[in-house]
Amino acid sequence: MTTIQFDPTEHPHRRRNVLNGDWVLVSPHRTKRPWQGQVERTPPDDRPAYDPKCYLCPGNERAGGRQNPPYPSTFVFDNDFAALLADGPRGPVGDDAFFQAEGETGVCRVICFSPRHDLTLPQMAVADIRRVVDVWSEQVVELGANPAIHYVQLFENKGAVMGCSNPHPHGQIWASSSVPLEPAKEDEQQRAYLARKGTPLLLDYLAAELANGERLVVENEHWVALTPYWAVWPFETMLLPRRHVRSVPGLSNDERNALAAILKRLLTRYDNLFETSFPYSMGWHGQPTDGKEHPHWQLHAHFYPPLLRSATVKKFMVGYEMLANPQRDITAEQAADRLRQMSEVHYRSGS
Ligand code: H2U
Ligand code: ZN
Repeated sequence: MTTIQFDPTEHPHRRRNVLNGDWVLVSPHRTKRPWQGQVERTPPDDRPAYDPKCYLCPGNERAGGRQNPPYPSTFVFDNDFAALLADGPRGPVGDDAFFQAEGETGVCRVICFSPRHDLTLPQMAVADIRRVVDVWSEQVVELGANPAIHYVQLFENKGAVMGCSNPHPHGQIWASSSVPLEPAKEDEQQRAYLARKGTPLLLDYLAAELANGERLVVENEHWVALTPYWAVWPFETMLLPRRHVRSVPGLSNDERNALAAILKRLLTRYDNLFETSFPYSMGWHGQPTDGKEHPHWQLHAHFYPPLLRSATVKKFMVGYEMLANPQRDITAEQAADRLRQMSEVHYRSGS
């Protein structure tokens, strides 16, 4: 037993992710050197409003040979190179002890957030972001109604460093016959918590974060964005509704408007942090669409941005993290503080 008083800003420690059961190693002593405040600028990303060579712009031909309509707001299409196919074997396809496999079926779609090639979500008008929220909802309803689809994963992969192939603002949907790994881990933890405490895990967690305040980033009447206690990525955030809502289609009209507004504010802060269009993978986690009751589920979005110190210095998940355990230096509290200091006026809005 140690007699040294634990100081979370000084002593290396492990934090438990209560949402998925994983752990993260935090090494706060390595950030004691003062922040230089230096921002390495990248050349401005000046894109045209319409790019004749972009496969997502209105009216253009896609790589698969299909043509996009001259869409005025959002546009959803079946991915021409889908990772999942609608027809095929499902469930166990072999019972060998060493060579286990399950057939997986599903649907993959692409959502164009805007006809404008030059915009990103934080640069869009709140009313246009609201349209994206409605598309997310419509897609979960439509795909989730298919009895062969048990999970609808909505996500956005943004920025070349994330492997995103096209800067045209877009997201994706992969809807599958099984519940994928990450939502399955969250399902298990949330289920166990409700059984133990009688209240949904993330509602109690949000109440604790609101009482503490250290990790809060932005709030409005219906939503809270925070850096989770167990964050792995340097500026990781989680976006939570204040009310118990199990999936996107459960959001009220007011909650959808408030969501569009807080997305713009959060993503503007992200862009302002290193004065760059902030890369990330984001996605929604809501209840499975397997036709069962999921009172333990609370809807939330995760934002996983890789940037660490500037527009060009990213965190690598290598070495110890691949072999042993994810690790971070800057604490979730320090990251929240940095994001709280950011302006909500986009750095490019005056240019
Ligand atoms: P990113 O979000 O990682 O850039 O991927 C874009 C998706 O768009 C990718 O899954 C699809 C790719 O298969 N796509 C089409 O469906 N049609 C095309 O013409 C090009 C890209
Ligand atoms: Zn385009």
